[in-house]
Amino acid sequence: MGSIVDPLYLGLDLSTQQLKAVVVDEKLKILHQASVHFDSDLPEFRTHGGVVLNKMNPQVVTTPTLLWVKALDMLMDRLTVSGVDFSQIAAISGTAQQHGSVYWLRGADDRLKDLDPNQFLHQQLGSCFATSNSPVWMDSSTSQQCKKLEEAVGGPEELCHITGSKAYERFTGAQIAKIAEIRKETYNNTDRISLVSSFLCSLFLGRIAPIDYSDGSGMNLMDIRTKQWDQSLLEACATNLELKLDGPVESSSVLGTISPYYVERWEFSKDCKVVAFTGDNPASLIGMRLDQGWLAVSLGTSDTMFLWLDQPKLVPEGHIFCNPIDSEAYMALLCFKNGSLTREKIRDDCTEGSWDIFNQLLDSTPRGNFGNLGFYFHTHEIIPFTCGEYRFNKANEKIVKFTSLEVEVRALIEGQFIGRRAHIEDIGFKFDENTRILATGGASKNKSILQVISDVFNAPVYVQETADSAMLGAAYQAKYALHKSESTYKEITSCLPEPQLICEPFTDAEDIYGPMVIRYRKLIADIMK
Ligand code: ADP
Ligand code: XUL
Repeated sequence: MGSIVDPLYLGLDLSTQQLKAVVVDEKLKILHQASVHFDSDLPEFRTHGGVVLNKMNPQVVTTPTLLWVKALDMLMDRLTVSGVDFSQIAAISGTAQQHGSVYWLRGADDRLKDLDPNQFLHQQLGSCFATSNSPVWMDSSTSQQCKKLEEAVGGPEELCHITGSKAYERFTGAQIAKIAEIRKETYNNTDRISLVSSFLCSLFLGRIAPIDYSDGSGMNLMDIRTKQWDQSLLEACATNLELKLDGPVESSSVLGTISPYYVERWEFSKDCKVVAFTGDNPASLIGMRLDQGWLAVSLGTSDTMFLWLDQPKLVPEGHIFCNPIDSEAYMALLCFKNGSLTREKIRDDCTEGSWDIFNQLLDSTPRGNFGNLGFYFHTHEIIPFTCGEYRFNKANEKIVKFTSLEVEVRALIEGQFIGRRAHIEDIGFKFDENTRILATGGASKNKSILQVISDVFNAPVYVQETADSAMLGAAYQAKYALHKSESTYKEITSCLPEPQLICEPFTDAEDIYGPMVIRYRKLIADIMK
């Protein structure tokens, strides 16, 4: 095998609905991209939006673990077809949906070390998992376990102080506690537990990879200041948990060289390094090169908002994660479950599936929507913790239907972002004349939606060249991890173009939306009663 003369970097993103990959060169220019869409490319797993809802209890949401493995087999084939020269890949990093967990059986680590290059991964890893389905971030079935975790440290505020978040149903600690409690044998048969990110990393590393600080902050188990597991939380969660987790590592750690499986099967260089994988929101922060003063709005399956913080702060209705680039710094995050899939549902109801018609309807209605306002929580929302559809007319009377499709479409988009603004203000974010919004994720291609965001937040909205900031963040992290002793992250990414301005708010925006944020708070408080 020749040596690496023209270094390339591979970034992967295992998101809710798909597995994507990008290859960039030394200047971070995109050379190749490939993706595998779970519902359409792997129909045998019968997922919808990448997940399986439990028929008896729709709060239980999982994805078959082997689907992710098979998706990687397909992705490698697609990258080969697109002409990637794997022998020149100097480093790999990756990212994945946060909070989900994978349960490895005893012996799985040995299997990973000894993979047969003549076979697909899914043919060899089928018997490695203690649960065939992995709980994912959309699961909200663990309220009981959440209570226990909070009680173990003296209440929600204390848990929030230690781990950066009060207990959340989707966070991995409560998910593990539920399995340990109701499926004791499964838990006892589990040798190691990975997050989705460290699971994907393990497939490249050829052994079970450690969890990184940033994604580890989404478990309600790690002390975000010391970056160690909190012993009382581990104990409250399940017995012998520390042995199953291994210690967390810095997000930009080089973990080792690539597994011989890839050297023999795909002709990777044996010198190719594997860098820790992290969560999709932290990776987006890397890919967006988010600086102070920017607010990131990610419009993927979930909608998230996040920002860089130098110091952790107490945000009871949000999350503080360790920063994936600077291990002294932090990031604040809010997550809304009813993002793109909710927009897709209303698009399908109102337009038979066309974003163009959806946008025409949205653009044909005035800012403020004649006083109509709607909230659509088709799956159980995280903030506010509720579900259902709510439509109000300008007299704040609850109504069943709006008078037209265009009012419905605007009610959805305005309602979503008025809520996002109220909740980010609640965690102390102040919008002022310096605020700039950087949008990313699948729906950030939609200028009509971005215009509503710009008006509701009364701030300009920018985008970057490509909307896949998490996947790109992983590729940039791969390069940064190799060079961090001689260059800063800013220096490494200085060759990238600046974000582009897409929309600015109309002058009447604040007069319209300021009062609507107040109205939102009142209506939601009534709904929550
Ligand atoms: P994830 O990384 O969570 O899988 P993406 O960031 O790739 O998600 O975003 C996927 C979503 O983007 C889809 O569910 C789709 O609804 C949304 N999307 C794609 N194109 C548009 C568009 N033109 N307008 C609005 N939403 C869009
Ligand atoms: C963040 C969250 C989601 C997932 C899926 O807390 O739950 O954004 O990471 O993207």
